[in-house]
Amino acid sequence: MSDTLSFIVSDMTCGHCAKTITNAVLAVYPAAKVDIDLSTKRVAIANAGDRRAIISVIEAEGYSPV
Ligand SMILES: [Cu+2]
Repeated sequence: MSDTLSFIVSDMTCGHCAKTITNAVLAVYPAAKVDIDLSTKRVAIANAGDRRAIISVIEAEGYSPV
């Protein structure tokens, strides 16, 4: 469970988006480590679920991770 998964979320545009995504992931995976780089729109998540499940969590907030 320590693999880091990387996503590009091109519609994540500001700190509010980053916080929304972080909180959504932490709500489902409290032990996750979420690293966000707004300038590259990169979201790195460690210690959480599989890629597909995390994408679903982020999509549920209205964002489009790839
Ligand atoms: Cu925003």
